[in-house]
Amino acid sequence: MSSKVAYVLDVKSGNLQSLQNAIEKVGFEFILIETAAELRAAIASEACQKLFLPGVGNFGHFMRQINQLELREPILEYVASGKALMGICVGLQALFNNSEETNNLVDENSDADGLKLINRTLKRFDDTEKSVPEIGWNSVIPAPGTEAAIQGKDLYGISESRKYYFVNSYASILTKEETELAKQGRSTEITGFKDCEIALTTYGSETFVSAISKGNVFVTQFHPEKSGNAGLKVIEAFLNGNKYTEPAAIPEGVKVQHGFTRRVIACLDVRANDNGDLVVTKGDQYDVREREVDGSGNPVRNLGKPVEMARKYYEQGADEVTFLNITSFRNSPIADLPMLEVLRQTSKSVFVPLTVGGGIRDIVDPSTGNLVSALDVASLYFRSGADKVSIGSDAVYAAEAYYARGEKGDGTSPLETISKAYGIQAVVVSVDPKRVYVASPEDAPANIKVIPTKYPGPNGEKYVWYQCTVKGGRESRPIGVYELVRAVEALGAGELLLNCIDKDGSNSGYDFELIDLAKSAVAIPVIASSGAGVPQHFVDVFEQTSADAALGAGMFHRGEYTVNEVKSELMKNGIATRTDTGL
Ligand code: 1PR
Repeated sequence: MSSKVAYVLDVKSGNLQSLQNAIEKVGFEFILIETAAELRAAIASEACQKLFLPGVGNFGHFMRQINQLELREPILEYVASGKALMGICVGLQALFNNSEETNNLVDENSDADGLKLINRTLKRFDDTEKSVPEIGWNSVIPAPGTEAAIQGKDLYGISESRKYYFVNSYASILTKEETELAKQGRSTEITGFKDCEIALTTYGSETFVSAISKGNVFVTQFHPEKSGNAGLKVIEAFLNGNKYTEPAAIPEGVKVQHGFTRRVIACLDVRANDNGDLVVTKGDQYDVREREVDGSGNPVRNLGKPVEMARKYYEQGADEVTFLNITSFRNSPIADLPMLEVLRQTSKSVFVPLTVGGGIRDIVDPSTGNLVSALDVASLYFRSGADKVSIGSDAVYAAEAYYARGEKGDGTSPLETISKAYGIQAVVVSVDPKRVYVASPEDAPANIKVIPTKYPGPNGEKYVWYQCTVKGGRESRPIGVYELVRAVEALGAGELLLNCIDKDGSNSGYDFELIDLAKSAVAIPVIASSGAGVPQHFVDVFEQTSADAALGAGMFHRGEYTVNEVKSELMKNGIATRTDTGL
């Protein structure tokens, strides 16, 4: 009997590329199961001993897919067979009775009932005290009194000293009384968890169940396939059937900080150079060409190769890597096969979330003349290994149309179609604003939020508004950042990548006024971008704003600082950060 085989159930809800890469990385063969008949054959087959049930996005859509593919019964039969099952994210949630997520659904493509193996309802995080979705790295701690805790072992390689990557708005949140019971080592008395070993995670003031082991079933709310080295160890432990593993050694000098961390993201602006090769580039205020010397022209600044640089940043401990295909507003990504290849190659060795942006919009395929929808473009990126897509220009048009319709979407914008198909966590909106100074709020266009600024304009103007741009900052639009981010959140954005053209490449630190403005408008996470020049700037942005993540580009690409150095600076200042370097 071959034991080096992992079966994966594809319920056609999201992208399985990352999981495939992770399974192959730990030395197992990946076999996809797509139908009820295939699942039944697997149950009968000796070769199938380990099955994954991965899921992303919306609980109701996931259950609808399971029902439509007639997988509900075979999944329950698989569980009853005693073979090992590992559910991930919505694959954990599917075990529950139901989810608040389906309460208000007017969407006929959703089913409300889970598999009912755990007698509880999933609830939404309280977004009045924290960003929702929870996107980022958090600790997973076995509940006291569970077998793993008693034996002083790790449950399927999950280590208290490491961090795991979460993306969720809903969870099995414990009440205050249940949290108390868990702390007293009485978690089996909590409704639904009688025969379970559970592990807990705290987000804001809420504690939720982030991993459950129940007989042959093991499920995690976090994404092990995106949790760097820490996550690979969990997948490996499951596949090798190692339920209780020796606790991970804590590297010398590393102080374990429990809890949710703010993310450090390395961003690679990628474009073709004048020879047609894809290079990582970086300029200031969005100008990426070198200054002309001796009549040599002004070539695109070439800072390195995208795949190598992404891997380097992963190894340095970057929590995420973002690729922005900065010229794709001109070139179709369909024609841009090298970018897809960059993603394919990167995702084989980089096990943290990968975002790709640039050119996510409805386009005409230059080779066939056929219209390709933004959803198809995004699918192409997801299939090549991206976990999130970032929409720039098109999100500005969608926001403008939203206000023109009286604050309503019509379901057709790329933002809406992609987030409906893949879940809001898969859609980032990248914003490219410029400061516009005004002497008084009345001088700004109507219905635009104007704020007083500590940094007056060239003529002493004491107010500012942030004007959104499209096409890589080349064209300004009549919409402000505050208005834009509210609209894109309503349309289905799960996160904001907040650039600032004035600060880009300046090495002078982030624009806190802009970050505060965006944070005051939305509950979704905000990634601060533009202006990072030294590690202290990351400390400053996390201490002085509630930014959820901070992104750096030039300072890393020019080799001035490593991601590690940023993380050390954060730790020194008592800011929780992920220290697992992914090696
Ligand atoms: O409009 O959907 O095709 O997306 C185009 C994407 O490309 C947008 O996300 C836009 O921000 C980006 N983009 C377009 N032109 C440029 C350019 O630089 N000429 N890059 C560009 C923007 C933004 C950051 C940058 C930070 C940090 N780059 O990612 O790396 O500003 O830099 P720093 O740390 O060195 O200061 P669409």
